[in-house]
Amino acid sequence: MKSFRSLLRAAIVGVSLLGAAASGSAAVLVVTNNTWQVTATAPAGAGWNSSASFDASGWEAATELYDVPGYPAKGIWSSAGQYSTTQTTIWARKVFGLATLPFSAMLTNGFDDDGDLYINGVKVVDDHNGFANNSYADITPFLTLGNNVIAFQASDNFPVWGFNHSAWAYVEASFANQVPEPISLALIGLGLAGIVASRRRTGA
Ligand SMILES: [Ca+2]
Ligand SMILES: [Ca+2]
Repeated sequence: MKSFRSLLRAAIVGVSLLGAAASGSAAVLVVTNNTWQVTATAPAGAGWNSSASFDASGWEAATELYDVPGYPAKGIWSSAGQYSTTQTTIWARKVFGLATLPFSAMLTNGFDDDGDLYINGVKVVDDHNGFANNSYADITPFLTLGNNVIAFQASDNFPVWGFNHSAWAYVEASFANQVPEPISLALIGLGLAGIVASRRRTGA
């Protein structure tokens, strides 16, 4: 029975992968986590929010700090972590590559409290309302083949509660012409063969 279960599991995995590839074709393109670079010192010179070759050697790796309840990304700046009690402004950036352009790329982000977010130097979030909130933007037109830069400056500017802040970003993209990966089809075939074989054995 163990082998039947494992084959059935393989079949389920295969079907799941097929479903994800065929229906969703949506993928997480970029999300705040510890692959980002952060600094609490104002960047010197241009390019921090637009250039993949910007010299960010003085920046730190973001500490992956905590789950933001109810949201799909990690907060890379939180009341409990990096620069939390020493700074009221941080800068963050990440370079990511694209081999093909998505037909849709949607950004969701949150700042506590305010900030500007850029895609390849284009400001797509301009949040200066003075309190914590989320923002949404269609960033599809601003992406390019090859290297892209997502970057933001975030500030905690509502000091009534002391140092309390967070910043996170999440981009989901959809690509055209996605087809099931060969491995998915192989798993489905393996799973179905296993089910048939098992039924033959058990007479079910
Ligand atoms: Ca705000
Ligand atoms: Ca705040």
